[in-house]
Amino acid sequence: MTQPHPQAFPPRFTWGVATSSYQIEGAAHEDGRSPSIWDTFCAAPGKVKGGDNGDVACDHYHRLDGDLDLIASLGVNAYRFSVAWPRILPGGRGAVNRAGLDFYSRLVDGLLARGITPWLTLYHWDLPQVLQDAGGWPARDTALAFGEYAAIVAAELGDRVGHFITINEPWVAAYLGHGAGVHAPGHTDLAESFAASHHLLLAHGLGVRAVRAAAPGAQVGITLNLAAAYPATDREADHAAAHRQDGFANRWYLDPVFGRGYPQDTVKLLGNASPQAQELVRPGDLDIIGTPSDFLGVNMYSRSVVETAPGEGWLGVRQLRPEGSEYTGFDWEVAPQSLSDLMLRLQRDYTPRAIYITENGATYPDTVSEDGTVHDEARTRYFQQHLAALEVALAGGAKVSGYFAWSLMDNFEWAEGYDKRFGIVHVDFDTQARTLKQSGRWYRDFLTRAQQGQPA
Ligand code: GBH
Repeated sequence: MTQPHPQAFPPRFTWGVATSSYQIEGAAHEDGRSPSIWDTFCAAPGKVKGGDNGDVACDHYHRLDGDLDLIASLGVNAYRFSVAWPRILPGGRGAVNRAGLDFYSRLVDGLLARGITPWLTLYHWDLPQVLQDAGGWPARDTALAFGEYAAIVAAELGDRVGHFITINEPWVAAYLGHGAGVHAPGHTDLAESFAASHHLLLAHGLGVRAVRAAAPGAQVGITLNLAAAYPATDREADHAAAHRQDGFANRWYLDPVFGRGYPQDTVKLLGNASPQAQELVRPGDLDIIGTPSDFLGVNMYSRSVVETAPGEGWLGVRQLRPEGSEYTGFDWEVAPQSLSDLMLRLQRDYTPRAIYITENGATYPDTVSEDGTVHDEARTRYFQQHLAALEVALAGGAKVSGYFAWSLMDNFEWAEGYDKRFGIVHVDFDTQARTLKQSGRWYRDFLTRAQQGQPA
């Protein structure tokens, strides 16, 4: 069994756990929060498994102090959370809702009091419904509204928050939300999904600039979901398919964020659906999107293995499910080596100032045993394998500066509702009891060893 070595990680490495607002907060209709696109999506029949929604979730909004103690008990030195835009600006733009800001202000103070560095994500998918009604991400104005929102949050919290993530996973928000229709707002239009992707990227660039202006000392970056793409066979056609997949899932976001504009091979494949063809890319946009940032955040769960499939969609690619691999409860392949490959490739091709793994984790059907313990050996092994792979990447020269486990606790898993658990802490959604899982114990012990002898 591959075990990571705690001493292999540099001193001052960032060790954290991550969550997002809609997935844990609950209190969806309190203290002036307006509905987000996820409230609407959950209310539409047949969209979310079991008809679940985030009205209560982990009730984190009402359990802040206990949850802060829980985070501290893990021995992490960082906590990644997201701010709910509709709590701060119930109208999407304009008047600020003090009560919403106060909640995050208390959260930040509570983290700092416990010696934990706050990592604030500005957008983790809960767009105010009023902005959806005005066109949502396919409309350019939404990016401008995001810039205003980013400026407000940075001005209010930037005195205490030193790390900002603009957008979480633009591929998911754009494609799963507007192309595949499995996430809010549930649309299925390829051209629209690429309009959304352009405006999400534009929002990122405007966000970087807004944060820099309001909180000059802060570090700011974007979080992308990336999955290394491999050809199913050594045939040249499969290699080409893997390159196309990489263009769609990875380079489409990496290239513009690193100031290179959109990858031309993908633009060509997209034809009329590309933002260029739709005339959405205005002069100056690519400069804004390419504003240098301080770090690249990467959410990594799996890899993709593809073969060529001419005529199958615009991409001409078929995803395979390699035999003999292990799979998580989501049927995502456990592919730790792809994490090393991905980190080394990012270092080689993009030379980011720093890389942070802002999410990594797995879902399995956990059960609480009679004695109240949760034996999630598979999840523990997943973390061990991925941290060992990260160690290999570090040894190979990838500048990875931190790692956040997804997730602090079981929570609202989007279209899967509460059925899929990702926590290192178990949540009983009837009683809201939190129980540290075996994986959480392992992570805590590992971090203790990794941080031994370091100043708190
Ligand atoms: C993250 O997204 C989210 O940021 C987080 O909120 C969420 O709870 C967590 O993951 C767990 O789901 O469909 O087999 O091709 C993950 C984004 C995008 C990961 C698509 C896997 C493809 C797998 N994901 N992806 S597959």
